[in-house]
Amino acid sequence: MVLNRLEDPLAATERLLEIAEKYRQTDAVEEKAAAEWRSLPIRERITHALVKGIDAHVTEDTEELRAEIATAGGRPIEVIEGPLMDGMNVVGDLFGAGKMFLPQVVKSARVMKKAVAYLLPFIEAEKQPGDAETKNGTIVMATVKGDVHDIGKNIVGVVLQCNNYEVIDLGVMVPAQKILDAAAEHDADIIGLSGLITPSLDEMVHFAGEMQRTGMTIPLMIGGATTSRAHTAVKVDRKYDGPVIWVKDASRSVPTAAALLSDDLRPSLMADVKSDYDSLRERHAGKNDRPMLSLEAARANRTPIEWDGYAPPAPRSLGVQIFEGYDVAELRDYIDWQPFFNAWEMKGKFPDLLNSPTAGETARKLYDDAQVMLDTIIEERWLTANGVIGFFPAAAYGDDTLVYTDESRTEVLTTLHHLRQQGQHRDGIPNRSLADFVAPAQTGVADYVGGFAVTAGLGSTDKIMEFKQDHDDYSAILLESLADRLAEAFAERLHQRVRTEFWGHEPDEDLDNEDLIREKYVGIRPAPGYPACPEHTEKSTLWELLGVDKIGIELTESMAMWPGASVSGWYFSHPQSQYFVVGRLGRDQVADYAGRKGWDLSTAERWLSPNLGYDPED
Ligand code: B12
Repeated sequence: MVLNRLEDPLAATERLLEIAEKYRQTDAVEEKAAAEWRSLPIRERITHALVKGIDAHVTEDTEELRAEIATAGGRPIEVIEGPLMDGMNVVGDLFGAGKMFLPQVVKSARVMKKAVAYLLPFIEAEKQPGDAETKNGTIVMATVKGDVHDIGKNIVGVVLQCNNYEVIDLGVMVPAQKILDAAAEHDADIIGLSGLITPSLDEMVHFAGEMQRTGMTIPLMIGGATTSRAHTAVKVDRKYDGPVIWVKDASRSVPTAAALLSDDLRPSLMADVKSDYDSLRERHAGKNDRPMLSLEAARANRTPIEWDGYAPPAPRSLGVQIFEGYDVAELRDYIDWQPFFNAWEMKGKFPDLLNSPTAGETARKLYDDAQVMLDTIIEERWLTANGVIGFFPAAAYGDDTLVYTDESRTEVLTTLHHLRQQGQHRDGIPNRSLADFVAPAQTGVADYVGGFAVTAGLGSTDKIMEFKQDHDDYSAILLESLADRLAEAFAERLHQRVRTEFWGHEPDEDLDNEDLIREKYVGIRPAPGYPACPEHTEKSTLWELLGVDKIGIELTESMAMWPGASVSGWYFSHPQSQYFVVGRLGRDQVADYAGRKGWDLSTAERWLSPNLGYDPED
């Protein structure tokens, strides 16, 4: 009972049986309904299939209606303009009203796309000059240069297509010029940018500047996990005179695009956005007024760890260990399903979500589809999971960690650079740095540090491409979201094995998946980019130290990992090590960090820009 979140395991079993029973009943009801809808008139059948997201009969039904319309002297486009658009309008309205959930919308899109793909050759064959365009607008979308984030952009793309926008998706790692060229070539009405990691924020600012420089006026939509209303207001919007707007999620993308392209709605939308962004800019200007400690004072308030008498646990073996083709079946049991449902915009707590009166049915179907796909991923080896870990003798030196070549601790192999919290804390709350968790060199205590990198995304690109070519975005997004989950599960499982076997600092640990998700273990695995170590270039040190390239994970110029479903980070074993947020940094620390990294100040300010507690231009 891996998913048990209840105190009483029997209660959990009963709950799952209850859910299974509901499933059976739903199946029976559905089968009856299925038989009934197949006997509806053809137009209603198509609309029904679309609203319900059933793609089993889409080609035969589309052909039946096309032939019927042709016999009556009509045109193939009428299949789209009639029952397909009727269905899509229902889907769009229900989704907009929060009565339909994202997985259902993506399934409906699959029906639409398959029908349109079938009809396209007929439409092309009889196209007449002056045929009016029926689409709502053309949107060029891309994940910016250096970033590999895909899933959020793909979801937004599908939802927009469902609402009759033409989406030109340029994929990931797209340079600014390519986006500008595509916008010109397709006469785009809107450009949409996506990004997952903080270095992409600068690229978005750069892109907005390029739109201004080339005299564009069309709206720019900004989205992705790392973006925010505040950053869009303070940084991106200032670079471009045309409309710039941050979009929270897929559900907001449609009303936003619609308003941006409507002469009636745009003025009031942009007036609202302007006043919102103005007040965000004002608040941002005051953000740096909050008190901060000097670096010196922050260092004096480091995590109090008593090293005297502490014997750091020694890893069972030092150096690097590679795991190629790790057993995906084993990783499956370590999946944290909550972020999976978050990615599909299914709100609610897992596993209760499966039983929700409103979202339960959709959630169960999605979960079931995920299980079936996981079976196939494992059976047909769709994905290859590779990982690497390594342990090294180490000592803290100021806010750095020195990594030694061997136990003699005479030669420094490399240096890890950490940042320290500078916020003014309540009495007794330290100003933490990851450096605090490793024994300082001057204590003479022989300590260690570890590193890891894992991927579960090898092989996903081809399979996702296959699904997309088959107009099946549902399966493509499902596979992407499962690869991401497996990457996290791999990081979780390896860390567990590190604690119990490879480093072995917790040989007797006995935690279930729930405890692991709640981070009840001793030791941490902070990932460069996460709040305790927000500076991404430290990944290149990790790459050199572990030879990560050899297992097939590459770093882009923005320090994103390719394949996207990858995680990397450090291992710290000290029982007092914990996750924390570095937060805002003072000019003194940024200058100090630049010195330690061998950078000039502006390079440091660029890589640390989301954490700067001051304006470099002041
Ligand atoms: C799941 C997750 C992952 C997954 C993969 C995510 C993926 N493929 O997208 C895995 C486990 C692989 C992962 C890895 C990493 N992650 Co991560 N991850 C997350 C998490 C928890 C959720 C992101 C997500 O997938 N959301 C679901 C998708 C569907 O939502 P979305 O991308 O936001 O997209 C929606 C909207 O943003 C919007 N949208 C998106 N694009 C666009 C475009 C347009 C035009 C529009 C209109 C709208 C729009 O609509 C979408 C659908 O609703 C976030 C934290 C968070 N809560 O956001 C951190 C987060 C994004 N990760 C982060 C980091 C640092 C990393 C790593 C660098 C860590 C590491 N060292 O290993 C790596 C980088 C991976 C790589 N390949 O380089 C940071 C990024 C910030 C930063 N400091 O750079 C975050 C914010 C966590 C944090 N608080 O620090 N991560």
